[in-house]
Amino acid sequence: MRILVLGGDGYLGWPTALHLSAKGHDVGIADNFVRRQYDHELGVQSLVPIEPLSVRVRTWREHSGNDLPVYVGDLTDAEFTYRMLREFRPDAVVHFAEQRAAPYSMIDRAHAVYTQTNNVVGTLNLLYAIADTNPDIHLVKLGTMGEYGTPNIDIEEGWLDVVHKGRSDRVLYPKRPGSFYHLSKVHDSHNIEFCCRAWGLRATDLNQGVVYGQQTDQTALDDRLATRFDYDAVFGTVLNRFVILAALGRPLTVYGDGGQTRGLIDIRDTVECIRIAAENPPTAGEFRVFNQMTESMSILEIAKVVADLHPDAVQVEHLANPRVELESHYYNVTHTGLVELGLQPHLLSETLLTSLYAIADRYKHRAEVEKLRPTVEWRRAR
Ligand code: NAD
Ligand code: USQ
Repeated sequence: MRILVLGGDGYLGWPTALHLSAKGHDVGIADNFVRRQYDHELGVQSLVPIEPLSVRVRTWREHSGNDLPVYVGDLTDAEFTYRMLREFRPDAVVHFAEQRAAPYSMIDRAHAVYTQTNNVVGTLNLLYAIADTNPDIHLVKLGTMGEYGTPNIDIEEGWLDVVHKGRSDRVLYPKRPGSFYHLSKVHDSHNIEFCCRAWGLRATDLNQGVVYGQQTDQTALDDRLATRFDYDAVFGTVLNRFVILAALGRPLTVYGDGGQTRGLIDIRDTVECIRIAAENPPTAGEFRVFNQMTESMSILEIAKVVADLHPDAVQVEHLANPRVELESHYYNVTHTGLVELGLQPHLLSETLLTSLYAIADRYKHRAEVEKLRPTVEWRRAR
């Protein structure tokens, strides 16, 4: 298949592009490098050094003989988005290209507006470009488990069968997300579902849990193929942060009591889920949703697993929770769709954590310790 990976210079987009290329697909990459720009803005860098995209692409060609054509541009620029689809002529578009950090979206008004404009307008341009160039293109869109929030009923895969006053219907699962970032994903999901219904587009919305890990089979081939590994309190995700904090001998920063439970997924499963989704497209007009996570754990449980395995027995530190979120709640998620299509999950294990410790130990000298403390507050002074 011809598969275009939007956001292909990012944490997940880059290893996904390599995985799809290694599996024999013709892969193109698009990115506007804004993720590298946020690093400059926040005064941080990926713990693991990353090469410019041109070096990454050249290195992959040396290893695999495969080309990865690159489109540099911004999805909010409709002309760029149309031109890219016309030139590359994809069968599937994998869309990772959004601002993805909840704390970044909560910094202030400007960051909230930027996040929602970037994400919602980029996706809307893409939907129009697909409809106007080739409506058969399968859109594989990265959503997030956080779209659902933490409802007091089981979380289904995107849709809910409801009986109300004697009548029944199948409705989009109700959403109650916890940041302007997560809200942008809800807005995207509604726009995509509408385009499937109104224009007959085909789309898979992947509601992905928190990703952990840094290496896939392809990125491990060469240091120049490494993907980024964020540790700061804005872009670092919880399990990755805990591993890095442990390697630095610092206490693991559990926000509040740590009872908040999240769906998790290994980066090796992320790239495989994308392959499975792309190779098994939905029918025209179908808005298909998968919950892309493999296990769920509370934040305190994650901290305990990470701390127990570290030789220096790192402490857990409870910080006042900067976010507005339930710290004690029901959490039971259906996530069978991808497994039924063949996903064989890697669950969090001692082996994985040991290899992640090795990566964190190798590069911990690059961490700026003051960037580890959370600074973005969800609440507003009143
Ligand atoms: P990332 O920030 O590392 O990568 C996103 C890439 O998209 C970056 O390279 C960025 O430069 C690019 N981009 C952003 N806006 C763009 C635009 N308007 N035009 C062109 N390029 C643009 O993020 P990631 O961690 O790789 O996440 C990728 C996707 O997966 C995101 O949509 C995110 O919401 C979703 N997701 C991530 C996680 C996670 O734990 N990392 C979990 C669930 C869902
Ligand atoms: N948390 C801590 N301590 C920390 C960091 C986080 O207790 O040092 C807690 C947070 O309070 C939260 C949970 O861990 O309850 C997850 O936080 P996170 O920063 O790891 O993840 P989140 O903000 O939800 O966002 C990340 C990605 C985002 C993706 C989402 C998947 O950045 O792109 O959409 O995970 S999900 O959480 O399923 O929505």
